[in-house]
Amino acid sequence: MTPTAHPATAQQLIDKIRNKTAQVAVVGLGYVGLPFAVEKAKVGYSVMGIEQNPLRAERVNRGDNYIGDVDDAELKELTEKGLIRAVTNFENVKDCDVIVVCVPTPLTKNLTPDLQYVESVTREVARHLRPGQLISLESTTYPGTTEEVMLPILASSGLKVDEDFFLAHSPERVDPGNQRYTTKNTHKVVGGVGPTSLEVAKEFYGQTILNIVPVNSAKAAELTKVFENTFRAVNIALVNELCQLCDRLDLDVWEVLDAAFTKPFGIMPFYPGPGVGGHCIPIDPHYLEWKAKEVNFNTEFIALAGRINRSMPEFVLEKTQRILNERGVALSRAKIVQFGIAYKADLDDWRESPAIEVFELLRNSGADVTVVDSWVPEFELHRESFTTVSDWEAATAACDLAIITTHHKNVDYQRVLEVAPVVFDTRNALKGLLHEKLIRL
Ligand code: SAJ
Repeated sequence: MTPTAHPATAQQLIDKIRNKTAQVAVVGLGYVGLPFAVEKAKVGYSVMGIEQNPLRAERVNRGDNYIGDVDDAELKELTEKGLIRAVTNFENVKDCDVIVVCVPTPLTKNLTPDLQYVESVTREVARHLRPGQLISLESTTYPGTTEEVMLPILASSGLKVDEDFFLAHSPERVDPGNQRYTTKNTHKVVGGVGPTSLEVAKEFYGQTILNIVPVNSAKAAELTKVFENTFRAVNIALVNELCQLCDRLDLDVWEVLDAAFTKPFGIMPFYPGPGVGGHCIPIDPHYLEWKAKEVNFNTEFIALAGRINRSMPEFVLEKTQRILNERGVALSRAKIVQFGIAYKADLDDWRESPAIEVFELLRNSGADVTVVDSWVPEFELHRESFTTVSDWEAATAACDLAIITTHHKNVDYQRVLEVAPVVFDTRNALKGLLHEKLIRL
């Protein structure tokens, strides 16, 4: 099939993408940006990371990896070959043909979108914008951000979108710590602000990602991703609600769920826990909730799921108090050893971690809490720094209760059960075991 002729500016960019002479900028070298930069450099693109944190930029330039999903040796080699370099400003962004934006999209305190990073990056890019550039936003956000927030800023340069420059949204789909699905083999949704932008973006992403899923607009691409995370938040909330009901019915929610998930069709596994952490699931659905209000629509499931998931730390506190009471120990004077502070197993990220909320609730109730987490040597709570311990046997033997809030694989939970007077397992780390000292969420 003869390739469709594109306007000259687009064709020149497509040719550069195809022969890998296109210069790529990745703005934000975090858990999304750095793996992406490595994938592009590995196939021969010259990649410039623009990272506001000078310590991170310096580490990248030394080939010193700080992202679990990136291979240390690969980064070192690509840095030494000069295929990846990091800067902290936008001075040379005009030399780049493709600019991929992977900056955080957090929430404000009242659960509304905080686009300050997207906006400030877009203003910097607009200052240096020239014909022949593709800008692609990967950050998870509400439908309309690319067209309604980024485009006006970029258009203020006087250049025309889909003619002079090209604009797309291609949401990141990174599952931190997932060894099976990586940047390269995870289907990538791509939506353009205009048909030519879509074509250019498809060419770019198609060079390193096996499966591209084009959609008809940037908005559709944005909504696709927010739906994916809403799907998870709602299903996690469903099993968290079931967990609280099973507690009242004196039924084992883990047994019920394991039985339900034997159904070979029409269901998929989700499990209760002490709450929902990370920078995606507790946050992204509220971007959609906020946007829906603009068209006078209430996304009931998102609001309900948020309430239920956010209620889990309190439920864990209340059940901890019950367990201690049954043993004649007041929570206010209890010695507790808490296993796991990261937001999910086998990674070092403690942002938005529900385990930290549980830690705070226990401490505020007067308990003396020792945290065990070899993935997280220290963490912060309200700007106070706390260190975790790794040698936990003595403290566990002397405590009133051990609680498991993140089930890292590198802990011998059988040993915890032997040593502790009672174990409250909120992650089913001791799956399938029945013991009078073992209580599950
Ligand atoms: N959690 C539960 N029960 C579950 C699943 C998760 O309590 O059944 C908790 C986890 O412990 C964690 C939180 O929810 O605290 C989020 O876990 P997660 O694995 O769903 O979320 P992330 O932020 O690590 O990664 C997710 C991706 N996860 C998967 O698809 C498995 C995906 O939704 C996104 O690509 C990614 O967020 C993102 O960056 O948006």
